[in-house]
Amino acid sequence: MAFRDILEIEVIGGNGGDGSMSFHRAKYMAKGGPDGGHGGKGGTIYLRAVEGVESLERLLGRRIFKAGTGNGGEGRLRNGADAEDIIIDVPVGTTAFDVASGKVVADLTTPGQMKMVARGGAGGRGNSVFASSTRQAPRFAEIGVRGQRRRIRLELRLIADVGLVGYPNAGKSSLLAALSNANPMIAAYPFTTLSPILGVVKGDHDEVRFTLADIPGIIEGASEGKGLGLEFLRHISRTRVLIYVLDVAIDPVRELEALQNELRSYDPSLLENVALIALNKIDTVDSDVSMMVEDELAEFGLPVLQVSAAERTGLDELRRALFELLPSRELWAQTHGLEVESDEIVVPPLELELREEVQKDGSTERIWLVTGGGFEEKIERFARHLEDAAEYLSGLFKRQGLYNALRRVGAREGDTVDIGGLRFEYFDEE
Ligand SMILES: Nc1nc2c(ncn2[C@@H]2O[C@H](COP(=O)(O)OP(=O)(O)OP(=O)(O)O)[C@@H](O)[C@H]2O)c(=O)[nH]1
Ligand SMILES: [Mg+2]
Repeated sequence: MAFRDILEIEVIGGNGGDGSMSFHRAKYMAKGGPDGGHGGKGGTIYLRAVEGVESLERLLGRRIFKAGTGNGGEGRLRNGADAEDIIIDVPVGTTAFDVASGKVVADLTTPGQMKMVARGGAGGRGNSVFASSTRQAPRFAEIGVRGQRRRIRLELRLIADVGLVGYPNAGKSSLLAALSNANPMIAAYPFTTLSPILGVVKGDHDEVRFTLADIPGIIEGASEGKGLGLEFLRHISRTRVLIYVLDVAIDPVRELEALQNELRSYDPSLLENVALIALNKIDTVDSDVSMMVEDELAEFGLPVLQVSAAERTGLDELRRALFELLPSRELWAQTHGLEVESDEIVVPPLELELREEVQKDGSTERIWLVTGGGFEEKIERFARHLEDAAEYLSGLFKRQGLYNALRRVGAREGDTVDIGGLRFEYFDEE
């Protein structure tokens, strides 16, 4: 089974149901009051982190997730039902990005954590709410708000505390097997490991433990796609400690230089991680050779631990060194900030622009084009009964400060206000 760790999906929140425009009808009553109910909410789409789903494979069959529309309101003040939300289960460690903005939409690190990825639209209000002493029979109702629609890229990162990096065949999987509960495949040929594997390493006290990730081997040129490429580095991009695994018998200094070059070209911040060197396979050389190699590696300024995964030597020291080096998660997070999308609905700022239009009779009409401030969206919601709603809307906009804003920039009695094509006259009442 292929290990899917990156996937694009489309998420479409449901539209809100329309509010109803209705009037009460009863025997012997000529004219009843407005009794249109509200539309229901459109369905919202969430991601939920679950344990035990190792890859995004499961989602492969479905690329588009669309929530339902809220039901429309009806007469006799009956409100439409809300549509059901959709919950998409993804593995713990999934990060969701908005494809268009590149921002992080959701970063799911703990089981059960949920995050909205596409907002369902609010239902429209029925005409009953727009009744007032001066407007007893409102012939308009709101239509539902459109659901949010976007493409989302899901990336799975194994959430490991420590990551093993090294050339193929260096003994990474052997170290994972020797240090943890994991059972990776080990073989005497390169690229045995094809997808990342996690293991849990226990400390001397059972309650302290960390996770260790084994990833496929990296070779020179991996950043240009050689070998298995560098895709897998995503899985160690959040580890707090890196272990460079080097085969003592195969030019470790050159290998480490090459490894660091490849890591740097993938993500320079990887080199700022706490790291140590596991000089492996010391059983294959004389001890003076491994001492000499250790001296040569001093130039990298990293702790060097001599180990043999095969003979299980130096493993306790390695384990202890790892426990000592692990920085706290908080400290780590501070140095690896990601730009996260805010949950708030952002209203674009209000802009007022004056246009002068010459009329047929030679006079000029002053027109104020209004954009932003949330006014266009309001109008959209009455698209179906715009003429009937115009008076209500102009009153609403006045209360929301639009007229004051216009006055401040020099609007005069008799000017025209144009919001998304809806025009009305400006009255300066003060
Ligand atoms: N003599 C000796 N052999 C070792 C030692 N550690 C690993 N090996 C052998 O080296 C070979 C490669 O080991 P793996 O653990 O599969 O290496 P890897 O780094 O995971 O390799 P890839 O998954 O291909 O990147 C296997 O034949 C292991 O048995 C060691 O300490 N001493
Ligand atoms: Mg391996």
